[in-house]
Amino acid sequence: MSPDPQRLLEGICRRDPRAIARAITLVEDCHPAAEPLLAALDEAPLDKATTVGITGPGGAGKSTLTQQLIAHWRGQGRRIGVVAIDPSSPISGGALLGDRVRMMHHALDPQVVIRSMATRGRIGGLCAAAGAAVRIMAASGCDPVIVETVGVGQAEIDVVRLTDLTVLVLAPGLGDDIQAMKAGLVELADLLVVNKSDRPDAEALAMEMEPVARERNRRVCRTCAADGRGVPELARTIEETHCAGLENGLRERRNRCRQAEVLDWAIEILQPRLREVLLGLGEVRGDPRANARRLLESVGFQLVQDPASDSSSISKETR
Ligand SMILES: Nc1nc2c(ncn2[C@@H]2O[C@H](COP(=O)(O)OP(=O)(O)O)[C@@H](O)[C@H]2O)c(=O)[nH]1
Ligand SMILES: [Mg+2]
Repeated sequence: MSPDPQRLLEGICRRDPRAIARAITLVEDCHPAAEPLLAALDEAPLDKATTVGITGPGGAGKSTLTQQLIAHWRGQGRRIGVVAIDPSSPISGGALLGDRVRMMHHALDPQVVIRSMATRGRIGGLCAAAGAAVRIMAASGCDPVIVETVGVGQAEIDVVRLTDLTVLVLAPGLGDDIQAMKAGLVELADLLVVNKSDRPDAEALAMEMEPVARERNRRVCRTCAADGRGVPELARTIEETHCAGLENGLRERRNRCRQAEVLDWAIEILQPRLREVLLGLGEVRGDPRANARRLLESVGFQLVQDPASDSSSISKETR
């Protein structure tokens, strides 16, 4: 039986965990009922929920820190949502299990909504589903909603872009990996965290990050997720950075992210249809780009050739 979107929405607003889980699954599965549900969600006032992306290399302490932030915000009586992005690789099953165990003592708390999502190599689809999960959690009264990534690949970067604010977690002793990633990631981050401040080499890393952060008008927080030191300060800095962001173009950025989400969905919706038509064509010969144009035209796109740039633009969808 097809689920009734209106009833699901009521369940979400009533904070019914089963309705929340069901709704997210519908979106992940691209179920037809997901569309009216998401449209109805758009009517709900969601802008008040702060959404926080937590990213950084594996082992930096993101999950431990997320758990500490949950505990901190729960202490203030807030309801928290967590979307944990897991890699779909079977090799990382251990890490995923570890995260589940770490979040376990919040698992029985009805005011903490946790959902894991696999990347499955589908960046667009993942972003679309993660963005929807964030909105569903926000509609169920979660504020903040945290999106935690497993590592720092492109999928994760795209996902944290969905959030209002991105926290980059680094830690000493992670080797050359983070050296290589740091530059690009710092650009993306609104806030830097040097975790494992109990380690003697943490301060050197923090000092190294300070000028980089200052140059971009970013702050560096020092935390020890293992015992919670620095967590209240981090939570406060997250809230302050969010407030500053609201005055500083956050709404425009949000809108750009919504546009990116629309594009992700368009691709997600189009891909199976295109694949189906393509398979029907049998053997493909000649220029792949020309074939791609023919494929798009065969499903109803009218492509206009732009002679100046030799690029195709879609003028109108006729179907
Ligand atoms: N010494 C120390 N270890 C930490 C700290 N935070 C996390 N860890 C440990 O670092 C490892 C990786 O932590 P985890 O939260 O799974 O990192 P993630 O991969 O970024 O999610 C675990 O063994 C944690 O117990 C910290 O502040 N100090
Ligand atoms: Mg983790």
